Amino acid sequence: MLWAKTKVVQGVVGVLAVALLVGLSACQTGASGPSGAAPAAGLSANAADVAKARSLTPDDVSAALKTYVPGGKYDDYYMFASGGQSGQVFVFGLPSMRLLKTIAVFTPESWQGYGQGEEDTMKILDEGKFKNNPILWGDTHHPALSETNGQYDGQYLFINDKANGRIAVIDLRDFRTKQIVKNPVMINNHGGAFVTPNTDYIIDPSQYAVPLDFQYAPISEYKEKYRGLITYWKFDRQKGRIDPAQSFAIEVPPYWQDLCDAGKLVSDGWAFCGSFNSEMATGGIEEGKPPFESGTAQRDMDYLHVMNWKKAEEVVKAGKAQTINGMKVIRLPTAVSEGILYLAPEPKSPHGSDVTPKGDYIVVGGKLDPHVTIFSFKKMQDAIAKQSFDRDSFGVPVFKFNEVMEAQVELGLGPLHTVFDDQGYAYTSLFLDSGVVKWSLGAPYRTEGGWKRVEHIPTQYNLGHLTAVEGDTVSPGGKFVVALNKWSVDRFLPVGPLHPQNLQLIDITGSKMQVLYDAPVGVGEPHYAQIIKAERLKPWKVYPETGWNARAQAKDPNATTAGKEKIERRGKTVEIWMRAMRSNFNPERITVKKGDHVIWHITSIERTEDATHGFALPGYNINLSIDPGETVTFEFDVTESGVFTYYCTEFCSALHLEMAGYFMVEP
Ligand SMILES: [Cu+2]
Repeated sequence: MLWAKTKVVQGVVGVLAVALLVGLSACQTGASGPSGAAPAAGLSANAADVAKARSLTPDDVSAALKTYVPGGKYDDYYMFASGGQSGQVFVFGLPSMRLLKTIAVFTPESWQGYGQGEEDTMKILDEGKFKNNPILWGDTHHPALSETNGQYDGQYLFINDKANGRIAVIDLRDFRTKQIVKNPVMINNHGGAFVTPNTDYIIDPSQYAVPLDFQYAPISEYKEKYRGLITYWKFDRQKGRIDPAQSFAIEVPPYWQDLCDAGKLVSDGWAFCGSFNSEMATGGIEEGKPPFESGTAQRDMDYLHVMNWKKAEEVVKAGKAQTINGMKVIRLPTAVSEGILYLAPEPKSPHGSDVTPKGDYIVVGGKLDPHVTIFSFKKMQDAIAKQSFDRDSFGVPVFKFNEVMEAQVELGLGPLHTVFDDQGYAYTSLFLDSGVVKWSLGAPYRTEGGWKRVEHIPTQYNLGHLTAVEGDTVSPGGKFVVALNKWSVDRFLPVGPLHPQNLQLIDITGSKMQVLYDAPVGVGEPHYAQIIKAERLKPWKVYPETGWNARAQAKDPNATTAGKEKIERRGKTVEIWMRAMRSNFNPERITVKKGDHVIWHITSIERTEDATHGFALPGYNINLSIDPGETVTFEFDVTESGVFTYYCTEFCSALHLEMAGYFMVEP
């Protein structure tokens, strides 16, 4: 029945589109009066008049019809975008491009009460500290959805912090961060996070080479002492956590490693990471030396790192890795002698390395070269079998370019990153030419006309990454591409010198690509995003049990129920088990003494969807969100006497203002 209803709705929309387009053409050719086309099946007679009054072109109208999602109807897709410098993850619905949520990850966040007193979120942020330095922000770049057999499974999301070399784990049952790991050997990363096809590992490559293990070495010892590191974080799906004890890393030359992608299907067990600065430039603009921007661009070729991670796993199990600060590191000579690491020459300071859906090719975006270069995984395997290599100055085998290259396609200026559709086409972002280029893959994807540029569509402006529906999986979904533009210049109402970012939704279903919608993002610079079919996710709407601990995803030992609320004093420690329910906290009066230590648990016994409560204790920097069914804990030293008022910060009921209490501190 639902299906039949959906078909009818689609039919009406189709007729509406035609009616509007007919009406508009009439308007534009100077026809007067209300639109000539009769309204179909309940269609408002003035729809074309609205379009005319708002000066909408036929393309505008069709774009509106393709993106409009009526209130109460759901989007078809989720898009998970990195939140850039905000250190968070943004969740959009597609095709409406509505922002549905910000997931707090590396930065304290007030709405969700993340890292503002609540014990578990404080612990998660604390896991991410560097030595003894707390780090309360992140530069999030590349989100990665967990996969099963190379397809998104909707269970987990991983996100990197480029600045501090960290990876976070988000559970998509409740859209909350559960873990942050800090790389114990490397200070930064960029190309993370990328998952292997069954999420055995999350790949996390460093970007700027430094001495490993946070050691010091003068820049004059760059070649001897500085290194890159590609870390494989082991994911324990049962526990929903990265397991550092089962993780390992591969030491690589001090080229600046960039984006990676995991092999899949025929190339499962392998991973590919681009690089730039194979020149090993060390900067020095202040001494009159070439700056990095030119020093890293001297050679025509850099190196695609080709790694056999299944072999690396065996080598670690055989005890051939060296443990550095708790991380098992396969040293560079071992990686070479064991056949784990190879290099392929790639033009020229490239950015993305993207594996095609069948796992047979690796597409490298040239950045300073106008081509994408397509490498054949089979040809790489043939070269390994024949031992047909050159060597770099570290002794790493280097494939001969012409022996492993399958094709090059000239696309335009600044090709960066490539995603795929379900029709055998690839889409590459052009930073300098500000656009998306559609091009055709060769066999076995398309039997004729392969490896050809098909179409270019301009974007506004300076496109970095782009993403397509499930466009980096074994079965891309087609339909939409989203361009993540770095500039927005003249696209929106001015809001001061710091402009929003501009995410543009592009329809790829027709013979011509069409930009459908501009979505300004004014919270940070989304760097990359992934789009997943909504039906793959099964998020909870209310926690499964009252007294739920969100970090443990289990019943909290300090959960309380109505009638069991209590306050206990043990010497100078006061412990409170509080209950929240519309529209009161119980207890409502708590008296302690200056110098006490307070441990405070609050359980929301709400079972109603969306009946969230907040909790604010002014003066003590305590701010919480308590979802229906959740138990939260915070503790603090009572340093100031006086009378403090705590209250619920979510407008939860008509008597929301009455949901408050007194925290009395005797001098
Ligand atoms: Cu990037």
